[in-house]
Amino acid sequence: MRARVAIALGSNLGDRRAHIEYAIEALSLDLTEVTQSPIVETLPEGVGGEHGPYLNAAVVGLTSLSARDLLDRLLEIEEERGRRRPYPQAPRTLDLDLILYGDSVIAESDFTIPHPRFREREFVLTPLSQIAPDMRDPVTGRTLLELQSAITSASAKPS
Ligand code: PH2
Ligand code: MG
Ligand code: MG
Repeated sequence: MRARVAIALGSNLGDRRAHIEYAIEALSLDLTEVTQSPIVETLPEGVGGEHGPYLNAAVVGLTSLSARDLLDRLLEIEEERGRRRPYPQAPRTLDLDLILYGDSVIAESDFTIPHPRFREREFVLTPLSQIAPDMRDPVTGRTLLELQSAITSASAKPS
């Protein structure tokens, strides 16, 4: 059984592009039918002033790894790029977040799928909805394109 998965990538420390490109290359070994979004620069959202601008991207593909094994693999790739966690939400060389794992809904103490905050995050939904607009959030039943439209219209200023 293979699952369709969505992964968000982010970097705001060091050679940001090299970290993201390394991760996409590494993920291509664990996934088949990989699609990647463009890499875009974004302003830091919801974090302290010590955060510089991010590069963000997204990848979707099929995997035969379990959700837990894929998560372990993501942490391993982060470590390969020197990820340190001196305090929660610290600037990072590489952040790989598992957003969707097929239709699975998982709530464990250290592991929540779908990712608990992805529905509000433009830096996740914009690249993901470009490459997988019809992929569905199993919790709300909404497609990625619907979720993306909801946040961009919510932030649009009335004229
Ligand atoms: N990641 C965060 C918090 N804020 N902002 C942007 N623009 N991009 C990110 O990847 C990001 C963020 C926590 O993981
Ligand atoms: Mg993150
Ligand atoms: Mg993370």
